[in-house]
Amino acid sequence: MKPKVLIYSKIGRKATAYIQQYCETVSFDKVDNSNRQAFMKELKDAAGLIGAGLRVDEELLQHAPELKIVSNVSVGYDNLDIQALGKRGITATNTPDVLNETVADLLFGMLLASARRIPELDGYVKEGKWGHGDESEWFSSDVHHKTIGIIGMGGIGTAIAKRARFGFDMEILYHNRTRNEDAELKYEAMYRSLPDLLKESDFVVLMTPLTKETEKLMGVEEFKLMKNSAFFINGSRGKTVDESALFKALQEQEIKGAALDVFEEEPIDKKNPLLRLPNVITLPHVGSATYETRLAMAMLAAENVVDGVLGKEPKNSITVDSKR
Ligand code: 8YV
Repeated sequence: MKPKVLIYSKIGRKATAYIQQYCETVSFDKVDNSNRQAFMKELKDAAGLIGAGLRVDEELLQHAPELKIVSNVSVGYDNLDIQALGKRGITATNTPDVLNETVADLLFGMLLASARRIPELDGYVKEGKWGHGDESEWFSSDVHHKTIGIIGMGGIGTAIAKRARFGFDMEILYHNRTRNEDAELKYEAMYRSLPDLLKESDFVVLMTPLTKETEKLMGVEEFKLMKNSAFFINGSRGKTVDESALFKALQEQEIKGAALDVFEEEPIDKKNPLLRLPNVITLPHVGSATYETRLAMAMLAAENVVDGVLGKEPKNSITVDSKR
């Protein structure tokens, strides 16, 4: 009998077909209160679990006695309790690298969109305001030759640095758990302490994974350190930011603007006060969401889950001290 893989979010036909060459599959488009019971029933004899975003912790694992592998279709794995998985000898995998360039493209787009006020000015034209009022109302901020500060210089951070250096002649500062010599050599990135990076940067880009250490990394004090003319771009996880502190910093113009792809609560509540600010650009967590990259992520995650259930070492195993 083939081992069973439980698919808990949409991974596409190609990735599903790949898994089906080796395994039985049961698929759920998403798991919520309406189908949680049915999902838990299927989990009982599943050897592999694949999808994006499900909280996998001790409580869930108690219902998964046969589980050998949890394959995340994402690079971030803050949804997984790695200690709990490790204790049970269950492998966890993610999808690093294949999304770096795509996420960097979007983050740079967000940076340009805030600095040059692209969505706001698009609205201006469409509302028929062009030709009325003073042209200086449209003025925005330069990007080229400015200083970008990247917090979290992993694969995505490095891809952002490449764009900043070669596309926009920017000065690059970074803050990371460990030094990134590659980025220092190739893109002339300079290491800074977090406070120094915040003080010196015109654009602060947050790309760090969510861990206990990075939870609410950006709070009242941190936003105060930023220049009044600076922009904040978040492509990591919403919980790395104290959202009420960000709201205050934007409202009181301690910083000039922000572009956010991630939020404390997703989907964001439409009453969230951040949505009322004109100097905020919001996106629905789409950093990696292109046809090409989501396919590459799904295929990599499918290979990982198949390797895991067949007892081979998957390509992207996560260990407790994996560098992210
Ligand atoms: C999506 C991401 O969250 O890879 C990550 O960590 O944030 C994104 O790619 C993920 O793929 C869920 O759809």
